[in-house]
Amino acid sequence: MTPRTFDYVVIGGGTAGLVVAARLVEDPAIRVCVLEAGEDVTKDLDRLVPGFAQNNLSKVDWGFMSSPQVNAKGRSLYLPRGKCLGGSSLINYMALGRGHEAEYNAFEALGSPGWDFKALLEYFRKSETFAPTAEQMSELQVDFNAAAHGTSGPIQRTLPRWISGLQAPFIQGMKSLGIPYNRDSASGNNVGMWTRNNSIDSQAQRSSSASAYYAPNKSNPNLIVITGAEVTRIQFSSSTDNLGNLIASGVEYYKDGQLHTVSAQGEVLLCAGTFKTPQLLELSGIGDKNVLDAHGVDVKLDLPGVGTNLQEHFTCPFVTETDPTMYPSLERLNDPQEWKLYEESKMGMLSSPFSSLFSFLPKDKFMDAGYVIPEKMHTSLPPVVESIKKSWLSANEVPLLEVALFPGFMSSPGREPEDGKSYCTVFLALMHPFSGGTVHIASSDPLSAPAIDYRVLDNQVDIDIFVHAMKFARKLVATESLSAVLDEIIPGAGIQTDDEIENFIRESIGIVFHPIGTAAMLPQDADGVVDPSLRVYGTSNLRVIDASIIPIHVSAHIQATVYAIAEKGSLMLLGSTMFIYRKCRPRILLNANARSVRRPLSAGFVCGT
Ligand SMILES: Cc1cc2nc3c(=O)[nH]c(=O)nc-3n(C[C@H](O)[C@H](O)[C@H](O)COP(=O)(O)OP(=O)(O)OC[C@H]3O[C@@H](n4cnc5c(N)ncnc54)[C@H](O)[C@@H]3O)c2cc1C
Ligand SMILES: *[C@@H]1O[C@H](CO)[C@@H](O)[C@H](O)[C@H]1NC(C)=O
Ligand SMILES: *[C@@H]1O[C@H](CO)[C@@H](O)[C@H](O)[C@H]1NC(C)=O
Ligand SMILES: CC(=O)N[C@H]1CO[C@H](CO)[C@@H](O)[C@@H]1O
Repeated sequence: MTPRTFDYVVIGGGTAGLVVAARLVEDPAIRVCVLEAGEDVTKDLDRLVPGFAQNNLSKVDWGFMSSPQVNAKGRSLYLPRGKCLGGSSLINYMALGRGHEAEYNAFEALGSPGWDFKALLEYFRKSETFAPTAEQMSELQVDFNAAAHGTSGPIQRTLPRWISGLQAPFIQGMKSLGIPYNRDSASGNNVGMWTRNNSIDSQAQRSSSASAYYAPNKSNPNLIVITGAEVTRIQFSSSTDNLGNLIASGVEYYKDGQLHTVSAQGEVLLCAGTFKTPQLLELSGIGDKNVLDAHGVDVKLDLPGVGTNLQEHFTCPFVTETDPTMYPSLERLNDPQEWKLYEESKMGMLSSPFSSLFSFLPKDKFMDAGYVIPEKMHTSLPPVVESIKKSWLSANEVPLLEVALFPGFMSSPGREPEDGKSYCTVFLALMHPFSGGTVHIASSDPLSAPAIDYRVLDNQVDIDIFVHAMKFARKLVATESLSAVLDEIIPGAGIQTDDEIENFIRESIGIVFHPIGTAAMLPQDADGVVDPSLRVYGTSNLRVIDASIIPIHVSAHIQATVYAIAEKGSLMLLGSTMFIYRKCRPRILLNANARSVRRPLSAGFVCGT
C-alpha cells in the first residue's frame, strides 16, 4: 500500500519537479511523493525520437488556449504544455541554451541575493554533461569553452547530428550583416551566432527530466511517484506558525475519479509550471483577494502578485521557399527513408531537427540607429521589471531579438506547406517584450483551465521592434549568399509599408512556449510571490520551484534555466532542513532558517528525548 505521509510532497512531476524529487532522495532519510497529472510515457517513440516531437501531442498536452488577444485580431493563442511525467521537457524542441549574464544578474538586483549569473553557473553545470568528440567539433567547425559546461550532470547536451545545407550560406549572410560568431555563448555573453546544442543523448534520444533525473532513481523506495493524479488544492493546518505564517499540511488530488490526500510533514513544493502553479495557489486561497472573492474561494492569504507578471517570447513567421533537391526540409520528417536512416545509424533529420543555428542580437545589430524609444510607454509589467527592461532597450548589451535558422515551414495562420516543396523559416522572436500578462482562475473548479491573458502587443515598442526584425530578415535573405537560394513567401511581396507589416504581425503573432513569471521571485511589495528561498510569502513551508518564479525574462530558450533553478532550489531545501533523531520513526523536521528554528515544522513525534 502507498504510504500517505511524506517529508516532501511535490506537485507536478515535470521539468523542475523531477529534478527536485531526484535530488531530495539522494539523502536516504528523506521520503518524497510526486503527484503528476499525466502518465509515464517516457518510452513512447514520439517522445524519444527528436524528430517526432510534434507527433500525437494531444495525448500529452494540457492544450491551453489564451483568452482572445485584442491587439492580435481577437485571436486565441495555442499554448502547449506537457501533461506527462517529465512535463514540458518531454514535448519541447530540445534547444538547450543560456541567457545573458545581465539578465540573471537582474534576478539578484530585483531583490534576491545569491541569484546572479555567477551563482547560477554552478547549477547550469551541475545539471548537464557536454562531451562532444573532437571529430564532431572539427566536422561542425565549432569551438566552445569547456569550463562553462558540466561533465557529469544528468541532462545530456549534444551538438546536432543533422544540419541543413542552408547553414553555411546562412552564416555567410549573417556575417555580412555584422553578426559575429560566438564560440562561448554559455559563459554569460550570448550575443552573436553559434551552432545550437540540444538536450539529446548520445543515442540520439531525447534527454528529459524523466529520462535523466527520474529513471535512474525509479526504484528508490523513498521516491513515490503517483501518475494520473491531478492536484486540486493545498491543505493548511488550522494553526499558523509563531510568526503567523500558514503551514501547508498536505495536498488533495483526483485520481480515477476519486479525491485523495497525502500529507507533508516537511514541505509542499509546487512545481506545476507557469500556468498551473498560480491556479493552484489561488484554488488554495492564496492570491489577489478580489480574484478569489469573485470566484467564491476562501481567502487564506491576500497576495496580489499571484498570477501577474506573465512574460513570454513572441514570434512572427518569416518563411521562404528553397530548392527541395538541394535543401530538403523538415516536411520530410515522416518519410520512411528518414526513419531508416535514424534506426540504422541514428542520423538524418530525425536525430536533431528544428533549428541548427542560433543568434541573439542586441538593439544595434538589427534596429535603425535613429530609432527613438517612445517617451510614453504604456506597459503592463510590474514597475521594477519594466524599468530594467527599459534600461536594456536603450543600452546595447542584452539581446532583444533571436534570429534562428529553422529548416522548415513555421506554421502561420491560414497558410500550409505544399507537398514536395522545401522551406526555410528565418525564426524571429522578441526576447524582451513589454507586455505583461495574467493567469488567474476562471472558476473554482480545479479541473478546469485557468484564464490566460498575454496582453500581447499592448504597447507600441513591441510592434516597433518586430517591424525592425522583419526588415532585418528581409536584409538577410537579400544577402549575396542567400538571395539565390531563398525566396520569401510569408509575409510576401504584398506586405511592404510599416503599417502593412504591423497588420501582418497582429494577424500572425504566436508564442515561443516560454511563459514565466506568474509566481515571481520579487519583493512582496513589487508583486512578488516567493522570497529568495522560493518560499511563498506568508507561508512557513510552501515553495514554488519551476519557471513561474523567474522574475524577468532571459534571452534564451528556458529549459536550461529551469534545470538550474531546480538544482539550486533542491540544494536550498537540503541545506535548510535538518533531520534529527534519524533512527526514530516518524522523524521530525527542523527548519534551520532563523525565523522558525526553534520549532518543528510539523506536529511530529519527538522520540529519544
Ligand atoms: C512545444 C514546446 C517546445 C519547447 N521548446 C523548448 C526548447 O526547444 N528549448 C527550451 O529550452 N525550452 C523549450 N520549451 C520550454 C520548456 O520546455 C519549459 O519552459 C520548461 O520545461 C518548463 O518547466 P516547468 O518545470 O516550469 O513546467 P513543466 O515541465 O510544464 O512541468 C509542470 C508539470 O506539472 C504537472 N501539473 C500541472 N498541474 C498539475 C496538477 N494540478 N496536478 C498534478 N500535476 C500537475 C504537469 O503535467 C507537468 O508535468 C518548450 C515548451 C513547449 C511546450
Ligand atoms: C503518432 O503519429 C504518427 C505520425 O503522425 C502516426 O503515424 C501514429 O499512428 C501516431 N500514433 C498514435 C499512437 O496515435
Ligand atoms: C553549444 O555549442 C556551441 C558550439 O557550437 C558552443 O559554442 C556553445 O557555447 C554551446 N552552449 C550553449 C549554451 O549554447
Ligand atoms: C540510485 C541512482 O541511480 N541515483 C541517481 C538519481 O538521480 C541522480 C540525478 O539526480 C543521479 O546522479 C543518481 O545517480
